[in-house]
Amino acid sequence: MAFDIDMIKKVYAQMAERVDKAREITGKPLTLSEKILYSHLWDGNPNKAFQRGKDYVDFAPDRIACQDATAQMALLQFMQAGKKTVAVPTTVHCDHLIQAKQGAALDLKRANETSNEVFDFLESVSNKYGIGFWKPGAGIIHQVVLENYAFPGGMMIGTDSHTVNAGGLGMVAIGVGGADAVDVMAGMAWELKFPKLIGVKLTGELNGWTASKDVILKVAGILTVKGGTGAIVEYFGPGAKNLSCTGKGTICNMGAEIGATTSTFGYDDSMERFLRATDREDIADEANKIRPYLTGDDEVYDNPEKYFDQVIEIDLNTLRPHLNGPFTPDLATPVGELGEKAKKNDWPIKVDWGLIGSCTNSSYEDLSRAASIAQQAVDKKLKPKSDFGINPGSEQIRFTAERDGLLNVFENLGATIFTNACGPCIGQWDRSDRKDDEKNTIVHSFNRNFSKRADGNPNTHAFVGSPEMVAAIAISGRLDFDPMNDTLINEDGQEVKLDEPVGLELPPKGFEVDDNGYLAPKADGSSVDVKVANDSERLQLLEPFVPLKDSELQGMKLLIKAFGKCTTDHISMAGPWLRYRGHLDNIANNTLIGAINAFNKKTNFVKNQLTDEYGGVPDVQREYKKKGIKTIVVGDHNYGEGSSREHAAMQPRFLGVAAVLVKSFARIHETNLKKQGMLGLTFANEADYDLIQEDDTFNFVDIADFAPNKPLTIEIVHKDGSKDTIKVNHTYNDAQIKWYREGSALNLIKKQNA
Ligand code: MIC
Ligand code: SF4
Repeated sequence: MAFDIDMIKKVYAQMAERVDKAREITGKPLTLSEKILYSHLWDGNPNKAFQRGKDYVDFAPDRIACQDATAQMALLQFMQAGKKTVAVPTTVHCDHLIQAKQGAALDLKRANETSNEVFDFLESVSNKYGIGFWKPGAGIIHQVVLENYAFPGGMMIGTDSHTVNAGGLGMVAIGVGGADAVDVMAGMAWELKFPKLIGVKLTGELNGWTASKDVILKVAGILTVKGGTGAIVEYFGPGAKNLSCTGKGTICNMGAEIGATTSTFGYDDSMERFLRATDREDIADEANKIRPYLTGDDEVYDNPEKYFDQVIEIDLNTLRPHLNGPFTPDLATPVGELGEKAKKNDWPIKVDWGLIGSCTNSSYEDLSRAASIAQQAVDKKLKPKSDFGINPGSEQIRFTAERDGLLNVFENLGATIFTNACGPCIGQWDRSDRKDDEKNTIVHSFNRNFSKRADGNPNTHAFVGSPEMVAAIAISGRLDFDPMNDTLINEDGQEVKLDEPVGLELPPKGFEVDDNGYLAPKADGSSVDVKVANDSERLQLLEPFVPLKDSELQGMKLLIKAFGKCTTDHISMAGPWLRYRGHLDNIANNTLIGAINAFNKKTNFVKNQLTDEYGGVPDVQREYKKKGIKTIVVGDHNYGEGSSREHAAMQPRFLGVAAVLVKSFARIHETNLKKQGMLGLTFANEADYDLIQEDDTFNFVDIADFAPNKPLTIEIVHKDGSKDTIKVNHTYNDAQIKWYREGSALNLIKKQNA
């Protein structure tokens, strides 16, 4: 039975009326995305047609999910909001803090020892405020959500960019910063700019070596890491119906890598099968009653060009398997062509590791398809040339896969089965063949492959592929291996070829699990004590941010002009730093240490204008802070790409950075800056980026008139006394300007609750 069938019934009871009303008001047939958005308006029934890409709209999400690495900061903020319980069903999942090293049993034990303070904190806050708690080892947030909470036509937000995974079950599920989640937990509306719509029409059927993953690898190649910004990607067409539900999840999951607000699919038989297989017959029955409301209107799918802002068509019959990378998930190469490209670019051909897992690709189907390749290695006497690591997506998947002998297949190949958790995907990996800075190649079924992400080594070339392709490449040990055409030499010296993968959409004997790792909260948690030790190095209660004064925005110094890609991993690295996610002062010591200084192309080496000496970014910034001097960070395109972690905004804010001025932002990061009471600005004229010099001083001459739709003016004073005056744009509306004026959105909530 579903966790919250009553809530879902309530959503469905209103859906028809609201969707019909939206159709009437907009005067056109509706996409699924619009149906879900218009049926989740904060004000109830739709009474106005929204302009896509323009209007800010208040929504009422049905549910919230948080993972351990972001939940700490989100809940520390929620604790300040003065509420008794969360206003909307919420869960916390412990998955990011478990390091992969020796295998599940030992790794989980170690994580429970080293991070018990954090897990205890999360468990007690959850218990106190009515939040469902999934223990370490229960699984990766997005798989657990797909298996337990996602439902067709629903809307959820989550403090992780891959919350979008739930689009595989027909939701509009959106990744947000913790402060956004706090709004909704505190019973307020959630604001989003009404998204644009990209339609992806799928025809044909996957065959041979091609997997769902290849659909999104291809789409990423077409749209690039910022092509989906501000848009919902809606998949439809006969090809969509031919994909499994978890395969749809994979596609939606990696929509985060193209910057899309979210991705979704209309309700269909594959989703119904998945709901029934995961013990949610009740949801399937309810969804069937309003089936047409849970997918786009026929007219839309018949004439997509008329109703979407952009349409892409992909023929699954001819789609080829891809490997994307290195260092960016949108560098798409069809498998047969990778050898040549690698040679040209000097990417190491030898593959050291094949990793299967992450929220993107750790379903039962994924494991079964990869296992069908692994089994062939055993049968055909092929000794894998790379090491293998597997992270199952949830305890339910792991238990079932073990029962059905799938994990055993991998173990026969010498694979290590890691915990049901993120592991290497987020740098929680104590790599047995540590490489320091040595150049090397790995392949994985994850979604992100930014520099240093998996193992901290900037020279690890990581390529993203489907689980079955990862298995094949790992067996061959070569990046240029093309299992469709190439053969391998086995231990008897014979030439053998791998057959195409086969898999099982769902376990034929059903899912099974002993302890799924869920802890329900107390009905009344008011007596629960939440403890944060004063001397903790992992947790620190928050102090409200002080509003920035207009006078402080004069005479500001440049902290860093970042060159090229600057993702949230560059701004607030994960891996070893995940340890400090609940302690703002400590984690601030990693602020922007991965960003490349445009003036010397070095990381963590910037000029301190007070001494003319160079130092690490956090150290130099702390010097400015001591003197009460505010600073500005300058950046390139798609600044803040990647994670939802609000630390990337809170840390600079805490250290005294007042403004971030870039060519363009990734959506979640821009909102995170606004929420924390900072200025997130874009160059009106991109070329002005080139005007910024290392010794510059900045005066925000008209900040007193900060208002919606009105660019701001910055006077840049160079070292020789010459000046440039530039215009910068912003997207703050009235409410968001209030956040800025109050010091943060949270300060405003507190004031309203007082
Ligand atoms: C990631 O994949 O980068 C993460 C770790 O899951 C993040 C969240 C975080 O930084 O904690 C995300 O994608 O939002
Ligand atoms: Fe975890 Fe990786 Fe998924 Fe992020 S992308 S939630 S780190 S598995």
